[in-house]
Amino acid sequence: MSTAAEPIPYDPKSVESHAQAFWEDRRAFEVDEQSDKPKFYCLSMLPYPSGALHMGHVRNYTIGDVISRYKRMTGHNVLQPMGWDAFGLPAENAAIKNKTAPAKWTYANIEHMRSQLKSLGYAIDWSREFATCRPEYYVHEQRMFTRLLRKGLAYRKNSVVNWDPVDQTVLANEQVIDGRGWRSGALVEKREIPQWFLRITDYAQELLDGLDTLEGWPESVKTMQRNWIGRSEGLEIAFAVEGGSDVLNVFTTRPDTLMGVTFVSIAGEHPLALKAAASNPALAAFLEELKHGGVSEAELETQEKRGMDTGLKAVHPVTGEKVPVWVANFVLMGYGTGAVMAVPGHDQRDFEFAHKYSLPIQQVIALKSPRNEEEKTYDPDTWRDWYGDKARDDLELVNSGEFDGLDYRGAFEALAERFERKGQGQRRVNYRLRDWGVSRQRYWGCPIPVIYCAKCGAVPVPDSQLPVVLPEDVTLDGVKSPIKADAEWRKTTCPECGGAAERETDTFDTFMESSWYYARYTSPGAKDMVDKRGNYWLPVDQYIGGIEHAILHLMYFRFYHKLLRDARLVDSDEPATNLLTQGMVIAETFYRDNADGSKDWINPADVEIQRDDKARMVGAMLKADGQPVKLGPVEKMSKSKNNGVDPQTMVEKFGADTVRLFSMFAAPPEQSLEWNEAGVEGMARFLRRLWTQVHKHVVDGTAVPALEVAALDADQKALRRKTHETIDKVGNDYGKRHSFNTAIAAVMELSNALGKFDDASAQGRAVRQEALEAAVLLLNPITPHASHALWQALGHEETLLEDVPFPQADPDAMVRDSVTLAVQVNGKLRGTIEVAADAPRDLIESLAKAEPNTAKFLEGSTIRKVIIVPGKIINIVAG
Ligand code: ANZ
Ligand code: ZN
Repeated sequence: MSTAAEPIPYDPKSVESHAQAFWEDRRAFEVDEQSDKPKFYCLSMLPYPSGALHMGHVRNYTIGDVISRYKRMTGHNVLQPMGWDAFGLPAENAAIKNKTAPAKWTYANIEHMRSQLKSLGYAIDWSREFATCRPEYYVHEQRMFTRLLRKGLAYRKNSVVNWDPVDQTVLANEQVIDGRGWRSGALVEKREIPQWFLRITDYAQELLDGLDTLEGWPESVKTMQRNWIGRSEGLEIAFAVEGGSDVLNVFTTRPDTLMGVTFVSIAGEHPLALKAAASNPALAAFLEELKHGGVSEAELETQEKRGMDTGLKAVHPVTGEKVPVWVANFVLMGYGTGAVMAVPGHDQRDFEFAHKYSLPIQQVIALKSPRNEEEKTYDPDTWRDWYGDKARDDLELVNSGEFDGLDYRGAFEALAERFERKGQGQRRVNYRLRDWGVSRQRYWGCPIPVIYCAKCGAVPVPDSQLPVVLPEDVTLDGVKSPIKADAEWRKTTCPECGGAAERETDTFDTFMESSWYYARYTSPGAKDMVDKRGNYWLPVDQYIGGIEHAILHLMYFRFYHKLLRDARLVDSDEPATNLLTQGMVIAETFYRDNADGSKDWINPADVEIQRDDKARMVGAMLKADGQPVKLGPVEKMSKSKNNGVDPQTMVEKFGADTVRLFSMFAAPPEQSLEWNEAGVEGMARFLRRLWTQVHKHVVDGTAVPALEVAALDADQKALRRKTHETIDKVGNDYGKRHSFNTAIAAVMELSNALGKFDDASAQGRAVRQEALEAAVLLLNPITPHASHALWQALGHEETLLEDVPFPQADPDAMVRDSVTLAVQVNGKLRGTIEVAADAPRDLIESLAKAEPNTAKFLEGSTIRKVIIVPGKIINIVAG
């Protein structure tokens, strides 16, 4: 307790280093499973060690820390771990640029970023930290992979990569710039090479169904995952090929349009296309041309539709009519059967294609109750959206013979029935989800544990020979992966026949490491990936990260959990029960125009902003030269716009607590947060004021008397009510709503009320003590350093860590024992009265009539009626 006569000024640096040292000494956030409290596993997505923390990290980890600390205070055994997603391409690029090894660069970044995280005071169990680039981490991933390989859940097949013909190397997508290799500038080619895949498609249905159990996940993320899995129900229908025994199977989700089929489209790689090309040089040349096109779905959607007649004819399975078979560039070999029954009347792509190549168009769907003129008639020259509708319930089949009059469902069932009976087709479910290609031709990744033997083929590396260690002491020139270039490293013996063999030199996609890290944190040192401690901590209770991971990472993460479950390593079905996706951190941008028309982006830290008297920005100038700069739009903090605000600088300038406070105050967690220094300064002022309020309160050093509730006067009661209302609100905001900004606003109001509470009496001191304690505890999850210091200043021996629970609101203190009523005469406000909350009606009436101003207006008139709205208004109708 302070005994100085003058309040101690708030010095965040010393307050924060004291608190951090205290936590570190106590190993305050290390946890284990020996606890009688309920567990709570709070996990933030692990960072890539890029060099320095950015504001997005700070926001993410602050949200996680606030939830963790709140949970600790509400009696939970909280695990909050941290690690490093340490493999990846940026390390290779940096290594080439700085002439160092990727490992060295990565480890140095980790050191630096760890100390940055520590300076923010997060309640992390650092004893569980790991970097995913260490063999003691990735050995488990390698073992898991060989297990999956033996179970048939991992397999090898050819797949297309970007090939740089000059550097003789495979490029990652981000290394291809405008179709050319980033280093050589050579035109990139598509090449097929064998790569490893994980059979995530085996889990497609389960991954889809599981979404329905994830009540704590944002709807938007679940929708994105559903679309990505892309389940569609349809029919596979066999079309005989004229003149031979070939059969062409098509997959359709619209069997109701079967009678509108006027041709069949197949992919360029379809076996029948290849067969036809053997005797058709023009077709062969066309197929060759198609190979150079892009392979992504986006490219296929947008590219011009092109095709060529194969000369083959398919036999319509109902009418027996012969329709031409075309190769079309928008048909994917990897989806369905690689063949489509084309219905140009009702499929927009087929419609465009038919127009381009003058193929017939046939309407087979009509609307029973058209909503406008357009919907009444079918015009084969102009595509209208309703042609493609199947969701409308007023559709009926036309020009379809025996099927006329049926709707979509009816036609689907009738045809499924018919084809299944005749053995000409069956119901089928397809998923858009593809198997997960995990091979990368990069160096800085986990080596894929496979050995190639001329006799035995691809052999998994036996457990006893794991890990396959990636050499770290290498030089990179950007041309070839050092392990691909190193014949010594590649050379090995076959585990099966003992003959000479070579190692796989591809490495895993870095999504592999981030798919199971959450489980590893629960079981440091475990012999397997995770041990029985996993079932204590898992599933993660709260997962927090960026929305950009909504599809890939979160899908792989869910998939991996099912792999772990099926390997009997965990019991649960899903890895995380609640997911919070935080919004972006955005900031103003500033620039000057260069002579060549490009822009020179200037960092906000180098700019001085001019504001008008309403604090609106009116201009800005470069601090260095005092000359104006232009204002760009407010955008996500990024290197390209140079509008990143360095967290470190902010922490040094304002202290971690203020940075944390601002991050939580400026926006709800899911929304964008606009960084603005004026706002940060506002938070600093608030903390300083609370600091001063506490220190002024304790400055005389005398003991605080016990609170005597019955003896409080009205003002004391009012402050006490405010205290407990605040406790109640903040508890709800933290615990139920994750609404941290409103929680902070409530504590600010309490501090305002304290500012107006000028009462030096003994009970006044007691009430103020209670209010200050509440403010300090309520803010503790957000400003843990200041709270740590202020709690001690308020005379407490015990620390905020284990001993002090989150405050509980006292319902009695929240009861309002008097209320203010507005008194109206004929609907016009004439005065107010204070009455006891439970005052009887006639007392309220007589007090109202006696209110001096009201009495004046009632003089000489007769009261006809009195209306009382309890707790609010009394209206006297008089005339
Ligand atoms: C006839 C038809 C008529 C179709 C119609 C659509 C509308 P989803 O829902 O994404 O599963 N299709 C099938 N396999 C394809 C492939 N390999 N490449 C390109 N397109 C393919 O889409 C299923 C529909 O996409 C199928 O239904 C098929 O065209 C096409 F008015 O069959 B449909
Ligand atoms: Zn062998």
